[in-house]
This record gives sequence, C-alpha cells and structure tokens, in this order.
Amino acid sequence: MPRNPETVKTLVTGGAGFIGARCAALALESGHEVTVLDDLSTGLRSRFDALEAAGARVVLGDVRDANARASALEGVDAVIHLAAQGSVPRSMEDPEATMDVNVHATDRLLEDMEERGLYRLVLASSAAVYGDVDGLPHTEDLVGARQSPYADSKWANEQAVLRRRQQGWEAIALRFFNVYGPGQRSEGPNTGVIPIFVKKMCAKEAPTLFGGGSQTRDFVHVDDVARLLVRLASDAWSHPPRAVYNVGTGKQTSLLELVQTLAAALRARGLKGDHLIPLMGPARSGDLDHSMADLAAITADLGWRPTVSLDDGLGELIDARLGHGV
Ligand code: NAD
Ligand code: UD2
Repeated sequence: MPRNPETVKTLVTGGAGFIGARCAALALESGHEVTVLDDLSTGLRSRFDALEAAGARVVLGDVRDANARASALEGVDAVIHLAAQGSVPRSMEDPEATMDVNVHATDRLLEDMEERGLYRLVLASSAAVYGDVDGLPHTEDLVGARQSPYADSKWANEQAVLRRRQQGWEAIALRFFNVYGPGQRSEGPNTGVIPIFVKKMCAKEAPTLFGGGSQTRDFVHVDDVARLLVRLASDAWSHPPRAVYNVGTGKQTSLLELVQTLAAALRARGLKGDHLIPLMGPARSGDLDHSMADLAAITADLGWRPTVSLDDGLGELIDARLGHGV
C-alpha cells in the first residue's frame, strides 16, 4: 500500500548508534514520526539527546526486554532494526550474548510486531555472512563458510526475514559492507579502520596496517545507507524479489590505497610528515582478504546506487577533524 512519508511512524532500534542515529535524523527530516530504542551499550547519550531535541520519541531500554519493546512499538507502523551486538571479536569471546541480542531478541521483536499487525521490517545484516566465499564481487546467492558467531547471527536474521516474507510481510535484510562516515566512533568495540586512520593521521600519528595492507574492503558512506533505510521504511513496495540485498559501492579499496588517499588529502591541506607513511603490523586473526559488493540486484530491483565517493567522504571526515568545517 502506498505510504505517505509524513504519516509513517518509524521505529529505529539501535537509534543511538552510528548508523541508527544518522538514519533516525534523516527519517525525522523526511517527515516520519520517529521512535528510537537503544540501551546505550555502544550508542551515545548525546545522539539520543540530539534526536529527542529534533522531535524523536526516545526509549532507553534493551531490545531483549519485553516492556522496552512494547513501549517502543507503540503507535509504530514500520521498524528499522539496527540494534545488535555488532563486534566480531566480541562475538567470538561471548557467542551466547551475541545470539541473545542479535537472534533471540530479534525473534521476540518480530513476534511482537506480528501481535500488533505490523509487517514492515528493514533489518541490518552484514557482509560478514559471506565468510570465506571465493570470487568477487559478492553476489547475494553466493556465500561461504561463516567465520564468527556474529556472522551466524546475521545469517539467522536473514532466515527470519525469509520466513516472514513467506507469511506476506514486507520484510527485507540489507547486507551492509564497511559503512563509514560522520559520527563513527574512533574507539570502542564497533569502530572501523577509517575513523581510526583519520584520527591518527590528523593527529600526526602513523596508522598501522595489519597484515600488509593489500586486503580490500568496500567502503560505503553512512548517508547512502541511511537514505536507503528511510526509503524502505516509507515507500510503497513493489515487493522486491529478494529478501536480501548487498549495500556497498561495488568498488574495492585496498588498505594501502586508503592510506595513500588520506595522505594525499592531508598533504593537499598543508599537513606533511613521516606520519603519512603507514607502519606495518601483524595480520589480524580472522581477517578477510577481499570484500566487494555486487550491486546488480539492488540497482535493478530497488534503483539504489551509492552517491558519495570515497574521496569526498574521506575529505569531509578530515575537514571535520581538522576543524576546517564542512
Ligand atoms: P553501533 O554499535 O554504533 O549501533 C548499534 C546500536 O544498537 C548501539 O547504539 C547500541 O547501543 C544499540 N544496542 C546494542 N544492543 C542493544 C540492545 N540489546 N538493546 C537496545 N539497543 C542495543 O553499530 P552500527 O555500526 O551503527 O551498526 C548498526 C547495525 O548495522 C548493526 O546491526 C550492525 O551489526 C550492522 N552492520 C554495521 C556495519 C558497519 O560497517 N558499521 C557493517 C555491517 C553491519
Ligand atoms: C567489518 C565490519 C564488521 C563485520 C565484518 C564482516 C566495520 C567497522 N566492521 O569488519 O562489523 O561486519 O566487516 O566481515 O565495518 N585495519 C588495519 N589497521 C587498523 C584497523 C583495521 O589495518 O588500525 C584493517 C583490518 O585488519 C581489516 C581492515 O582494516 O583488514 C578493515 O577493518 P575494520 O575493522 O574496519 O572492518 P572489517 O572489514 O574487519
């Protein structure tokens, strides 16, 4: 059924997180009534406060808690489910806790939605489900052996989405590749290589490349991800043929290239020095070699393409860090 964004009441779980806060802010700007649910385990109180000030209803609570879910789901008609234990190393240390949050709580959330007659779900999966798959780019139907409980948990989420679609839900899972952009933390369990390198190199510290730097990633900007999430929560669905779509750029960038791009951008802004040359560290255990999304399906079925180039995205982060303003 066509929906008017001005009347869509959207719940963003994990709304105080990196992607969730950007998504909730964009949903508000687009005219949604927004509720965010977050337990602030890795999310930030400041993001909660900013969203509340912008008009969101905020629910401080754990998605595992039935009362918190009930409160968050009140009056909602679409759910963007991002709350998760998102750290691969943490999932190795404590697989049960990861399964509890990512799988069991998601299953409970879907049951609660069903009870309320709520059938629109947009869920965050991860490129982690590809595991050690051979061949690039990664197409949605080719997956390898999963390498972590985190990857298993996202796979289980995708299966839940498939089952719900068979019951007629408007449900979709998005396999995010390496999301980066403003607001991503440079510390903590859920950080990423880009905020770490930007912070270090702007502070005149050399970055360390783990394992040589020839490994590649597909870095996608958070604004492109947020735009897609908000659209899928509100648009009329022509029922996309797939339950699962890649969300990346279709480009691979080696870590060495990443450092070189950052170094060139810093030199262009007058920063010079040895810290622009990376140090070499041992490979991180469990690291993937190469990762790149195939975008044919999402482009054909949903008409989505990323718009922010890596050069522009990195330049924006550097300018913000150096106080040049963006
Ligand atoms: P994030 O850690 O910044 O956001 C997750 C949010 O969920 C946090 O605010 C956290 O406090 C909240 N949360 C965690 N457990 C909760 C619980 N039990 N109850 C309520 N809230 C809880 O991470 P992010 O990068 O914004 O990731 C968002 C989603 O995207 C996650 O599902 C993650 O697995 C997925 N993802 C992210 C990336 C990436 O590159 N950042 C890549 C693949 C998938
Ligand atoms: C990403 C996701 C993770 C999961 C995983 C699935 C992010 C932030 N994380 O992990 O949630 O979905 O994909 O495979 O998107 N590196 C360095 N030096 C540093 C830090 C990192 O060389 O100081 C390397 C690291 O060894 C890796 C690459 O940078 O080869 C990317 O690391 P990451 O932690 O940003 O993301 P990734 O791909 O391991």
